[in-house]
Amino acid sequence: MSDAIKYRMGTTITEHLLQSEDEFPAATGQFTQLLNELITGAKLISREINKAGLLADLLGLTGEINVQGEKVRKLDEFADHVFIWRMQRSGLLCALSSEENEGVIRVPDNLPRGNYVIIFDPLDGSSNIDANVSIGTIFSIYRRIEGVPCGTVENFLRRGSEQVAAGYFLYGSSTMLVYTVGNGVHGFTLDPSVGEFLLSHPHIRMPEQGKIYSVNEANSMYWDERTRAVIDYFKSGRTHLGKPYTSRYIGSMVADFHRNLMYGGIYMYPGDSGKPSGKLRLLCEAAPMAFIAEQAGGAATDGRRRILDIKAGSLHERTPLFVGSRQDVEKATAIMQGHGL
Ligand code: AHM
Ligand code: MG
Repeated sequence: MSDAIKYRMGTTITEHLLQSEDEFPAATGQFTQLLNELITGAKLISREINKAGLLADLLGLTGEINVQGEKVRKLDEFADHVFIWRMQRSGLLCALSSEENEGVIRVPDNLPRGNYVIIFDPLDGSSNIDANVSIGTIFSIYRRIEGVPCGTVENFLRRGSEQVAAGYFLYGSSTMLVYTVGNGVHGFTLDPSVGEFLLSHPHIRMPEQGKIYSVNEANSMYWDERTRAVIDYFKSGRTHLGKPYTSRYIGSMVADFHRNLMYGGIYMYPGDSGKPSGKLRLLCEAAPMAFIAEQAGGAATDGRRRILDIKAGSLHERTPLFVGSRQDVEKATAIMQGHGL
């Protein structure tokens, strides 16, 4: 059978995971089930997002302010509720943590518990929702620590290198799932006519060096000299291209990251004088993206340390982030350390 026909017959995520169970013991039946629960949640969210332009009551703010001090949008709240509801009932989780909620989210006592913990950002880039711009869901999965009670924060305060899986759903011109269980990065596209995510991008590799830099340059007046030097480098004739990179910034990390994963490039959210640790959360944003980047041949640092080596001190800890093509991240990190120009 030709590859073209095989592709049109489709490989679902379950089939793909079952195939990798032989090569990769972490991909157990329980784990496959967990990913399928996430997929159902993402399909429901994708459905709502697709309808959002038609049903005005799905857009706009709820009037609430979340734990991050940000205004909660109706779709943010919907996405958060869908994942919490599904995850709590999966029987696969010991506890959960969401960007939208301050503390650990417990699995109620009357429901079965499992051996994993999950941290997720239900709708990343949600300030873009009302303008029909791509947004995403990010997830990061760890095995629970044996002997540590489920409701305690210790199960979550880990190094990113301990993740057993990470991924994102991108609600864009099509809905995609990109995930890793530590044996490469694979992309699936939701085929709406079949209602399944089908393997569309096996073994994604990120170019070693890119052509794109992504950063909110409006913050440049708050940056220190080194941060400015990093961005100046990508805008100079000193790059491997002999000319400046191109600038692309959506303000939706999943979409910015995904584009750079496909084409090569670097996404940056550095610290600045107003936000010394930047904006992004270590556990639900930086660590999962770092795991995916590394598994695709890329890299991620906070300008000094490898993101996956940083042990979180609190659930909503923030970190500066430089993530993307390996040589671009190495260059940015060297400049942040005062070398490399
Ligand atoms: P969110 O999780 O509240 O949506 O915040 C994270 C988002 C990222 O998706 C995006 O890259 C960044 O915030 C944009 O921030 P800014 O508007 O400061 O550039
Ligand atoms: Mg976010």
